[in-house]
Amino acid sequence: MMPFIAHRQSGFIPHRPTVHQPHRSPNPPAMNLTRRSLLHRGTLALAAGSSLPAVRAAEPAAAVAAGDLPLIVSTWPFGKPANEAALKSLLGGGSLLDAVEQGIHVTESDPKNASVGLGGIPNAAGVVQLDACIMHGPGHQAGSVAAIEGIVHPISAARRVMEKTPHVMLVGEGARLFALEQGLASVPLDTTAAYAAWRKKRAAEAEAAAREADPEKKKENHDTIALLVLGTNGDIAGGCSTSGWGGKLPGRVGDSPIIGGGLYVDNEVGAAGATGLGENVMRYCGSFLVVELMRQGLHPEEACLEAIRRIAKKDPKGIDISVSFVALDKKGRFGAAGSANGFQYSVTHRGSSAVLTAPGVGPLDIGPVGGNRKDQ
Ligand code: SD4
Repeated sequence: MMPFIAHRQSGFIPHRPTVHQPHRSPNPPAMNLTRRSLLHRGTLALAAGSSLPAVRAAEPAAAVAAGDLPLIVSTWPFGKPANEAALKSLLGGGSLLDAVEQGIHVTESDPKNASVGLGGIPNAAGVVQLDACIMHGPGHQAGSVAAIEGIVHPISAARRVMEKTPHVMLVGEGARLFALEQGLASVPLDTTAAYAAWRKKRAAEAEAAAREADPEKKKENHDTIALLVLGTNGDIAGGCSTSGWGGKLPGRVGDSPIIGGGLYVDNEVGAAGATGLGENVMRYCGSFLVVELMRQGLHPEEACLEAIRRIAKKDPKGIDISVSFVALDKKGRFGAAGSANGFQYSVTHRGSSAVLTAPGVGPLDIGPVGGNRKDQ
């Protein structure tokens, strides 16, 4: 049990974290199919829940057949359990937005993740300020919160902004008070002994997990979750959540809560999400750009690559911009790309869940601390 105190409107109650059951595929995946034969079929059928070796990026033909929908695509290997929670929600009758929310909750609650949720890296003042947004293709609805403090699930706050207010974005203390008013779980902002102890434990757990995975890794080796869902009926939704750039100036807002920056959904075309140095995404309306390139007919992977090339061409830093995108389109095609080589993303659909490695525009490689921390 996570040892922090959750605050609901009515008072302080112990927070019960979601119990994440191991994902059970609704259709047991065929274990002996080769990747080549799967791609030939237009699917990626790797065993859900298994520890999967990363495989090379999907060829631009990567797509799922209509019968394999829903399709969920997200950033980084830690997106895989989030995808699986999203799939479980959909198969249990949840809506697209429920799937986005439930999926991202997994990452926001993960004590090992040092870059999403309240376990994220604090800003320069030692405070964790979180950014999140959500979009619903039907009706082109959007909600967002930025620089919000003390709220356990910023993605839920973003969804409430979309559904319960006439606004798109709330920031700072206004966003926090709104989330509390909506009854969302929170932690107190003061450094009570319990909160301080919880923060210390979370930081130690994250560091230990990173060391276990790779002794060379720093604890700041994780990044934003952007999660995109294509439903069986062709509707699309997406969400994005992050603690942002570690050590950022207090009040700094990144790309992740910016509609068109860290996330964009167009129900007629597809969706895209970003991870990386937000300043290098938001100046170019990065996710919007990827969706617009898909509208022009590019495969999602090509659209991600082309958006990065365009940014790199304009940017004084050239390709050294630490930006990665994931995308899917209305036809069930998906892809991703990074400014550096080695960006990994997660793809899940009926009976299948996998971590893939995206092509990089290169020639840089994502280093041991992840693609998006190298400038910090
Ligand atoms: C930000 N884009 O706040 C986020 C952080 C991130 O990889 O994605 N890091 O700039």
